[in-house]
Amino acid sequence: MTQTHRDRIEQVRALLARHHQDHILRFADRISADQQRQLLSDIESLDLEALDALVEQYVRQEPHFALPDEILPPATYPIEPGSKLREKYRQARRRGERLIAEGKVAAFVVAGGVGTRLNFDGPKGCFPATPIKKKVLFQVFAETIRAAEQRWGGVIPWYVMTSRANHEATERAFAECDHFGLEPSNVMLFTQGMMPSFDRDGRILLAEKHRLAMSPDGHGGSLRALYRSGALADIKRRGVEFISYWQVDNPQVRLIDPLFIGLHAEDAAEMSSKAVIKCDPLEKVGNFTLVNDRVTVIEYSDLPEDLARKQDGRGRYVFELGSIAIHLISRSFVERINEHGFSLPWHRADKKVAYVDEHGEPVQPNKPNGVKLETFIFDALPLAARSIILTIDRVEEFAPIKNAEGVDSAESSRVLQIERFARWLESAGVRVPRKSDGAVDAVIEISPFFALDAGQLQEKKSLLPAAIQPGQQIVLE
Ligand code: UD2
Repeated sequence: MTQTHRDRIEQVRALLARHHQDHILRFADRISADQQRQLLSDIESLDLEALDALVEQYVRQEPHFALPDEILPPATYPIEPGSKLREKYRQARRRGERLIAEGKVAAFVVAGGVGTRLNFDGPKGCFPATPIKKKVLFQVFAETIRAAEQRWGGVIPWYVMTSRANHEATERAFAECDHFGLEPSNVMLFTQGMMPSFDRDGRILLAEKHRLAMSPDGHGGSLRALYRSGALADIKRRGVEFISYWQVDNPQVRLIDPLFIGLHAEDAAEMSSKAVIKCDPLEKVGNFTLVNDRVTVIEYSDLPEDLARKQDGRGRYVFELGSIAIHLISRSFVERINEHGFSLPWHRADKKVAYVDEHGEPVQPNKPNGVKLETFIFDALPLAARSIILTIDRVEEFAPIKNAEGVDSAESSRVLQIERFARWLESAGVRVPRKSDGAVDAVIEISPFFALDAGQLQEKKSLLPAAIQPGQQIVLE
């Protein structure tokens, strides 16, 4: 070890001691110079002052959610416009199409999560998702972007947020698949921030003798990562004004939606959301509410059951709108919040975190032993001066793949994808076989290049069969 290197470690040790974290240098004298460099670089990525406050507030004590005094239901644009809104929807759709054609819209997927629930080895975006062709999620999104460019004109740059855990693998996947047919200069991958994991006393855990246990800082970190990575500067350079945000786990997302873009622009909103009507008042999704006149998402675990079950005079649940993590975000909003001391509240999650103990032995805990901290994208909504919500049909736009089986699994997503394609075909007059319980009795896949929605499919009536046979597999591409 060189003198300067040793000095550096001793300096860092003194600094860490002031923050009660010097145990992370416990093995520093017994590891190689390369490993020391790695450890120092992990440590230098920490904002120790800020961590002290977070440890006090979120780790050493269980944070308590303060329920706002007044929680109201927010206004929403309905799935089908009534007579009063029909003209507004028409205009908004036209404006959205114009904005796409003028290159004012970018696509942005968050794909930094580690996806432990899916049991899939690799970036989640590489998970085979479609019913017949087994296209991976990234391919579905890339084809949708290309199809949208072909349909409305303009270039739609695509920003993909990864994390340290999957960045290289994601880059490799894009390179090996020729950027899924997109122009490489219009695709930008960048990583999000990381947060250390703590034990319950607030001490940072070591994943290895020379590495801190770190995990992605939550999808809320995407707003900062856009800024810090230079992606936002690229967005600005291209003259893009609106960023269409979605999660990598949802192959059904209508990721370029002229109506949503147009309504957001017409209403001069800063950050907007799509919502579904929850299938159960206690469904495990965030709830859209209005707090202090701002659209605010309250997690299902924080909304008291009596409020979740509260009904209006017509028997509708007052808080019926669930968040599906699809947003439209104005570039100027992301700039503004980053330039003015951006911060989002942190959320604590108690998780099993593998670590090395004080003897340097690796430990694989079988129950939660550590605390991870994350920020959530929807916590930025109350920072927006204006925010609209568009309610959408769940089957049309939400079929997430999160779990290895059961709810929100590859299988449930496949069923929903087929159901959506069946509905599109039926709307174009094609007879689709259904079983007695209503389930589609065929396997259907429609490529984004063939149709992006039911409307576009109807324009291709002459290419469609009159009927699909029971049990048939059909791909339209
Ligand atoms: C989220 C929402 C839930 C609902 C649901 C819809 C929260 C807390 N809950 O639940 O209300 O909208 O999605 O599908 O958000 N990700 C990153 N970096 C991170 C963490 C996550 O990129 O640091 C990405 C991840 O790759 C995935 C997405 O964010 O695409 C969702 O994350 P999640 O699986 O933690 O959220 P989930 O499913 O619990």
